[in-house]
Amino acid sequence: MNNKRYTVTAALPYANGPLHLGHIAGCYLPSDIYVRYLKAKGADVAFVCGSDEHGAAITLRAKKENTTPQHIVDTNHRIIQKAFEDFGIDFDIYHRTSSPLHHETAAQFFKDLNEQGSFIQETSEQFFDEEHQQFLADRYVTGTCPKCSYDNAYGDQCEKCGSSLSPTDLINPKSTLSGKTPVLRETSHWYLPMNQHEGWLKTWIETGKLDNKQQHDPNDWRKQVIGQCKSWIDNGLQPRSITRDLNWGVKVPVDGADGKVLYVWFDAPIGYISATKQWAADNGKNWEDYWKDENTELIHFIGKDNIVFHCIIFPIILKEHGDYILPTNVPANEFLNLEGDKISTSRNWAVWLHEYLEDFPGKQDELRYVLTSIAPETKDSEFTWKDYQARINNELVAILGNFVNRSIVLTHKYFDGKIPENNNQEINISHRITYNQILVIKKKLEELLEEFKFKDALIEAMSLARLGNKFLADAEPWKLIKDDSKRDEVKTILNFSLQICANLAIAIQPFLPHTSRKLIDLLNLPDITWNDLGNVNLLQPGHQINPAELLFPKIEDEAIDAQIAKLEATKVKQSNPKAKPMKDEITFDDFTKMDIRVATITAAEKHPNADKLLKLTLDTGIDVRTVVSGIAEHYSPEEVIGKQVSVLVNLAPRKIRGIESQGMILMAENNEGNLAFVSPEKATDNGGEVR
Ligand code: B3M
Ligand code: ZN
Repeated sequence: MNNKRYTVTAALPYANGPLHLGHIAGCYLPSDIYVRYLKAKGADVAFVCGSDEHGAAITLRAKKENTTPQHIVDTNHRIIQKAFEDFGIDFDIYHRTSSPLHHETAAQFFKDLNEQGSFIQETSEQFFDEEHQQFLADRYVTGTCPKCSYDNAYGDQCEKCGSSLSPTDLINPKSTLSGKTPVLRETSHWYLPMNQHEGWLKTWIETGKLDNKQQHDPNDWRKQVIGQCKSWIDNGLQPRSITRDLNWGVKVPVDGADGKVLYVWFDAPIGYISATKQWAADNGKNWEDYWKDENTELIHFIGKDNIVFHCIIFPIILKEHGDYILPTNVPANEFLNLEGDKISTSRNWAVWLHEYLEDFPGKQDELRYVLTSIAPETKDSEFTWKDYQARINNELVAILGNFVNRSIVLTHKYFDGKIPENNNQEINISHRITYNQILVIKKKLEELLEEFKFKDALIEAMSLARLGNKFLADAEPWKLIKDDSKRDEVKTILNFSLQICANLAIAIQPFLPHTSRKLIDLLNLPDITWNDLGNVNLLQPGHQINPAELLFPKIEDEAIDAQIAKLEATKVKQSNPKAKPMKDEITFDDFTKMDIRVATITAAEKHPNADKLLKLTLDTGIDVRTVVSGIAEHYSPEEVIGKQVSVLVNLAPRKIRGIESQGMILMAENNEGNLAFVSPEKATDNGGEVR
């Protein structure tokens, strides 16, 4: 691996708020571990990230706070960058997409593709807010997700089921500017005809082959990443609009495109390239080595909600450009939950990284340890403060810290802090087994790190501490020392323990860099590299080590109780803690606009193009109409015929997967996400008003 070159990217965090533990566990900590390992092995790596500063969410926040998008991104860019630095995520560059270099790079990229005919231009109907006289980009439209009925889905993505959507898919769309139902108006945009790329994409995702060359091994990719890409491709890729009617973002570099900017998910991944350009310029490197050389491995670290953008959209435009490499792996993590609930910035249900660093100064590695131990690598996982405390006290303090401390304290106590001789003649079988186990651990550790299995890799690194702890406990030098004739054996035991400590300093470095540094200082170790791992003669007899210092203080109950209380305080006291918080207040007038009637379902069938939808025929007392409803996972067509239901009849008709739906059936959702009809408690005339 030593002479290989890597470009490692971590998803650009939106600059519309601070970082929380979910962000760190999602992609920043795993990418940092991987890069630290690569660099320890001597590889040539560009580790790039930066603030994602465009997109509707930032302009929405600016409107809400009565400020400018630039002010929002400047403020959050600084907070995010400092939090990464303080926590020790060691990017080679942390750039930003509002920079002129990025605008130039993204605009040129678009221009190159547009001039070679990679896009199609289409005039389509787009939601328009009449009150604000503005077209609505995806995030400016919210509504009910047609796939899972989540009622606060965005126009581009449903945060609940992860589905990627277009605004016109939403049921009961609302403008986030005026709160009113938007109208559809014609506008022309550039589209990426993703459907034209299905063939090579399917081959690349399923076989790792690109232009008939084996570019990577698909078995090295995580199953959930392959799965999500395959379902996307098998569902049929649609042309995707890559420009927006917005005035904040990278201007579309074509005449006649005033008021239009690049879709944020077109420009943001190009942010990796502009960041690399800046870093290369600052460091006398050639950026093209990191993006256009077949010998470079491109690895994208992301969360699962970014898979389609990094495995389908971005590879399409890279390949279309013709001279870029494609990612050889995209190790996407699942989501981290917090104390039994999803992390939610809007509900402030989060542990903010900058607040953690204030409340637990100097405890970066403790958090790195816990978040790696519970990493959501293949399924969602859970952070709790009690688990945080237990893992630190029972593992870091009791095993790693204890082993190192005893080895150093005893060496000072018996041998004035000098490395004792390793009197080979006393090496007994347990030393020999222990030594061989170190080599086994090294091999396993490297395999796991190279397979992006950081949770298991950390366990492997910690097994070295467990090995040392056991070796010392079994050898009991504190007893042997009482017998002068055993003095030489005590020297051998402590020498060996300290050699294991030196190996630990190397093995934990990718995971716990601050602790590794402390341990190297305690041992007064000369420069060591990853290749020294497995060498049990790193410390020469007579070498002076420094006085012992605790690597990890215990985490006390009070500190944990304070954090739990802080979280609980953000919770509105609800009889059903899982119930979604109430939406913004509305007026009685707002309510009277809705016309809800009792209706009977007279016919029902599965939706021909969507598994989660039923096509229903309703007698509403005022007419007979078709409504498409996301209840196919909760009811069979036969079950619902004859049921009386409540229907919002004056909802603007909408095409849902090709079928026009005239209204919406009201459903009640329980904590587990199961749906039930909201029906009159006794038979009522069809057309009866609900009020
Ligand atoms: N800004 C982060 C997110 O979706 C998004 C990633 C961009 S990576 C090019 O949360
Ligand atoms: Zn959904």
